[in-house]
Amino acid sequence: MTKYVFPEDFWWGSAASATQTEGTDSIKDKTIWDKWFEEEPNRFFEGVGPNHTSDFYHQFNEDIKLMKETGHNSFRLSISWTRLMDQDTNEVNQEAVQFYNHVINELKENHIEPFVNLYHFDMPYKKQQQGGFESLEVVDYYVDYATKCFELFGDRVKYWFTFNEPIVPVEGGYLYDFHYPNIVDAKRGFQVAFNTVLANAKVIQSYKETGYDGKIGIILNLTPSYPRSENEEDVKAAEIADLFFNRSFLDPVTKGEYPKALVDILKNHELVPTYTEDNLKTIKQYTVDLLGVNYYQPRRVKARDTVPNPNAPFFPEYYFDNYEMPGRKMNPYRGWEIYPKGIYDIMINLKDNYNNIESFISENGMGVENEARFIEDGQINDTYRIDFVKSHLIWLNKAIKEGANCTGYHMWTFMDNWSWMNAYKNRYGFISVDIHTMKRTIKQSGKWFKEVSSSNSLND
Ligand code: BGP
Repeated sequence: MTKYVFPEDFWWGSAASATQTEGTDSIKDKTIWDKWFEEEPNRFFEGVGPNHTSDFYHQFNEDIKLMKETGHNSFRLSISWTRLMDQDTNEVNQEAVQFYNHVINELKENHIEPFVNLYHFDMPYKKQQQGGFESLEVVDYYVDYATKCFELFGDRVKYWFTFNEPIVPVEGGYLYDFHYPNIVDAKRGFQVAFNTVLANAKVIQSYKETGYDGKIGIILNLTPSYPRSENEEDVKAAEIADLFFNRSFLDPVTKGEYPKALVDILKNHELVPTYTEDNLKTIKQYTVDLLGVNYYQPRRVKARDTVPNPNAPFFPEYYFDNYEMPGRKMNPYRGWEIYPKGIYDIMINLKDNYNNIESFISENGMGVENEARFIEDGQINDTYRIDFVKSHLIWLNKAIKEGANCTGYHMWTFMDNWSWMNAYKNRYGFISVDIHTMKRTIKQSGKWFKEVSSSNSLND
């Protein structure tokens, strides 16, 4: 048996988001999710929409007790822009301020550090009608909202994040059709991506200029990109996938500039977004203090089998094919590969190529369908989840021992929650919830996590 010890003051906890947990009570305006659910309820798993959550809005006191019971010393929540601000007048909603004050204070009283994310896929519908992040005016509204959050909560919140997985709304909303506004147009997608990077920098600028005592970062979903073979063509394909899906955000938010190879590709396809020299200066100057890394699965890539059609609409897959590596271990429910070493490779890449920037694992976890099958003595015996988290933590521990500057691990997620189009299909929590009675029950993994966090170590 080997014992894996983590650094002192390591952050242990989990992450969640407003739209997925709070419920829509007392929110006047819609998000794009409410709107999309109204328009196309059948695209959501079992027709369950964002009004059907685990009700954190009313039950946060009880939930924070459960965080304690499952060994949290930190927790990531997000603030809902539509809850906090009237989308017509930009006035702050005092009820929302009170709610977030209560949550933040309750967390602090329980010695759970709040990590606060400002945007988790939840564009207000009225802002989407004005163009969403295609519009620089909406970027400025977003900066105003973020600045308001700093003024209201910055005395107590010391860890801020500008975005969760900013590439996902670009992929889903402008390329692959799994997020509103369901547009398939790479040119518009790259404009949204660029404007999101600019919004990140402008929000950091606002935070830094006021001189708050805290750190500000971003949360990226990094998918290490592995070639099928060491053949030049396969390696090149993997490098290009890495440019599109990782470095398109990772480089500008940490180094203040885009990889030249990515810019060259965009130029070749006439996909370079509109920008000004001033925008580039802002991006260069205001980079993140720390990085949250969401890691679920790697990307396996091979050189294309066929010649791409230059006249077809552009997708990054112009340059590679996804590769289903024989023998890879899969999570059969979510259809994602399980590859714990990926977490190590990400951390070593950050150490070697990104100035060993402070980072933490901000999401990692295993979605499983129909977990009621695994109930024993009234509790879900999710040994598969314990194995999943443990194997990732062991690789993370190795990266830390080799010098990676990783300061914590948050699992996705605290309690089973509503997950966008997948609604309640895949359950991820340390805690299960009966979405009819709202009864919460700690799973085996929640108890195990408490042991890990209280000993700051684990055994294999
Ligand atoms: C991440 C998101 C989360 C959550 C999770 C699970 O990418 O940040 O919000 O939804 O994925 O997603 P799913 O339920 O689709 O498996």
